[in-house]
Amino acid sequence: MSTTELMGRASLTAGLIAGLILTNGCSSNPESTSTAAGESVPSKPRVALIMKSLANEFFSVMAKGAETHQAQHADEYHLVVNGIKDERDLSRQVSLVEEMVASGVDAIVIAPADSKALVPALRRAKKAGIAVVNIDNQLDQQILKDENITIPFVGPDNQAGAKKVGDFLAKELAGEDKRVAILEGIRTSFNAQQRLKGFEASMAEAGITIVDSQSAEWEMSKANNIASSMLSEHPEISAILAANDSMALGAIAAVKSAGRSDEVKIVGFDNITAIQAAIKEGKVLATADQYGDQLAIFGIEAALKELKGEGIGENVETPVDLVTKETLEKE
Ligand code: ALL
Repeated sequence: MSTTELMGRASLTAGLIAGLILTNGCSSNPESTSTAAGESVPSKPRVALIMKSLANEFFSVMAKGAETHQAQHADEYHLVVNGIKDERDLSRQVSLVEEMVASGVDAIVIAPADSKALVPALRRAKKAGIAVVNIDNQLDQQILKDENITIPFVGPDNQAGAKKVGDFLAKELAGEDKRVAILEGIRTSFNAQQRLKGFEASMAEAGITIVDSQSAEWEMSKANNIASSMLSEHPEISAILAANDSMALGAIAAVKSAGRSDEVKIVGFDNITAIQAAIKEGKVLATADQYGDQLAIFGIEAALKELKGEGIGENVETPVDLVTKETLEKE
């Protein structure tokens, strides 16, 4: 399958799923129920999952994981699933938090699109008595501390994950005077900063020079443009390290149009299906699996505990593993 077909298929599937989620997301649930004798029984809590770009398969997989969990625990809670269309649409994510607060949900489980910008809205949610759990991208710990807010975090060590991917690439590049470029995520996101640190550490240890590092804001088409100009400005680069798989897909297309598919190695982060296919075809060297389908579930479980009065949970570090052709063939 060609790269364009691959990219098309990835965004089409993600788009279809996103559409379904957006329509289902507005489902409303009864606040309380009554028995035949007219006694009111305690209603099930409503948990809102607020994610980032639903055009990214990472989040559609996350939503599916949460919906499966809810179906298996339908007697315990209701789930409302939300996401934004554009990775950079911070104000839409802030509005979603506000809408969820206004609709009276009991808990919010959020993957914030920005580590600082979402804090005020989440502070208001907490003040309204809503249990808040932060998943995937960690909120700015200093701001939370300064404002005396406790929000548990459920997610991986992104620096360690990126280091695993970077080290694998470094081994493949060993022996020569190599130069590489980095495609970063949104710079105000803590996980983007951590992944950059992980990549930088691997390259520094291996004595590999980073000639360029720019943010493509997690997006495929932006990554395609930036990678194309990186390749023409620095024709000597032998690898591109992308901080997520959407950007790695953009890099694949850029390398292809530069006619350098056989020479430039690409790595990513997320393990989405289009990248698994690209790894098997040798277009991408490695990625990291951060088990997106499990992240929201851990967050929901932490929120339910808090609602049962079992206290605000501790941070939970979730796994992140290297994925290569070899690991995929073993599956
Ligand atoms: C991060 C995730 C993913 C994803 C990115 C795009 O928070 O961890 O790696 O690709 O968001 O929104």
